[in-house]
Amino acid sequence: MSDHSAESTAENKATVLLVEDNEELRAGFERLMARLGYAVDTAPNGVAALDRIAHREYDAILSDIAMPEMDGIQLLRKLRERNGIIPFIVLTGEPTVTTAAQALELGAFRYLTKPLSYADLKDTLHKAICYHRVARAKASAAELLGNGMGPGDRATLEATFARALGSLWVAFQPIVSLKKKVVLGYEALLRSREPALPHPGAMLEAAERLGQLDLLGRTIRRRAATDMVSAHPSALLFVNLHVRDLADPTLLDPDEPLSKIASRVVLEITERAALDEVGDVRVRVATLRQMGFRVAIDDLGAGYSGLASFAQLEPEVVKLDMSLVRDVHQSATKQKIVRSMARLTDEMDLMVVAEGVETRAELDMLSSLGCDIFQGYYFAKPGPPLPSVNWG
Ligand code: G
Ligand code: MN
Repeated sequence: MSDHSAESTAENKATVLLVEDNEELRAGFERLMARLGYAVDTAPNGVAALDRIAHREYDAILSDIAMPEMDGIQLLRKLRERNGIIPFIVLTGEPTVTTAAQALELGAFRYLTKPLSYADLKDTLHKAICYHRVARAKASAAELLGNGMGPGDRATLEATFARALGSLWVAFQPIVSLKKKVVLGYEALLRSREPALPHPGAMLEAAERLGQLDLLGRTIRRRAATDMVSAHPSALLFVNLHVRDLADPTLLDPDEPLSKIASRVVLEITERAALDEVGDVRVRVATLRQMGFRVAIDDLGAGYSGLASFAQLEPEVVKLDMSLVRDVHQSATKQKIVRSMARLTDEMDLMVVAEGVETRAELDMLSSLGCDIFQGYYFAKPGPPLPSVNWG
């Protein structure tokens, strides 16, 4: 590839839409991008940009924030509702924490500040366009192989997912110590009012198919932290992480609402997924610990990975999967596993939580096997308001 035409071939020039209200800057950037080998269209605000986008397919959008009629954030929001994959680069002369957070939450590719060097412009556009081409290639491969979505399906799923995200709420379920008769904390559980994505598993799957797991994870974490801060001043907050959330930089951002209450947060990482999807798990987890977070292995007993996750995460908390809890009083094998887990975690000084306790019989058996900390419908169903506990 020649230096001047990073993504262009004679018949196939990558096309960039530049959205900028300042005429001088617009002309300047247009010239720079043309020099980089791109075909450039321009628009002076979000409304004009939407009109251009309706008539032509772009490989990337570079947009200012402060503009008359429709600003860059509003434009990004509109596009998010329709097309998930055009890379959107924000370029602002007045960076603020709020617009940066909004832009990233809406899935902006980069948040850049003016003045922008030629090298940074070149590098960012190059990455954005490569990323877009990979995303498009993946979409056509999936279509070809028949296990993906056609463009119609995709648009429908995007719209459904956007509605689910818009109506997302967080339910809280108590985690209790039976001996002490206290609520130690609450697990935050994802819920939405979108009927087409009725349970959290369906929402996570949609997010994964649309490449929007990061966005979903950030939204839940922010909501869970904010709701918990206003509902309870001190209880622990248990938050589920998808393995891939470990790679999301916002998790390490000290300005995030969850980071601000890190010392009362337990991050639950499921046994069900393979940790090796993410590089440097140990380093990332060590950083989270330095910030004050604790780590739980979730769904222990349901996974395949044996002790690998233990060694990598060195958790402070272990949550026994409800498949071990269900009818534990009727299964000698389950009793044996739970007893040895309770003994081991006691030796390692870990907190063990038995999840999904539904009946008195299960509870009595678990207690006799050495468990004291429980979560499940027997004590309380998830709610808001923060549910009160039935102590039996
Ligand atoms: O994978 P994780 O442990 O995060 O899943 C928790 C899920 O289990 C939540 O969706 C919650 O509503 C559900 N749950 C909580 N308590 C019980 C219970 O006692 N029985 C059953 N069947 N489900 C439960
Ligand atoms: Mn959990």
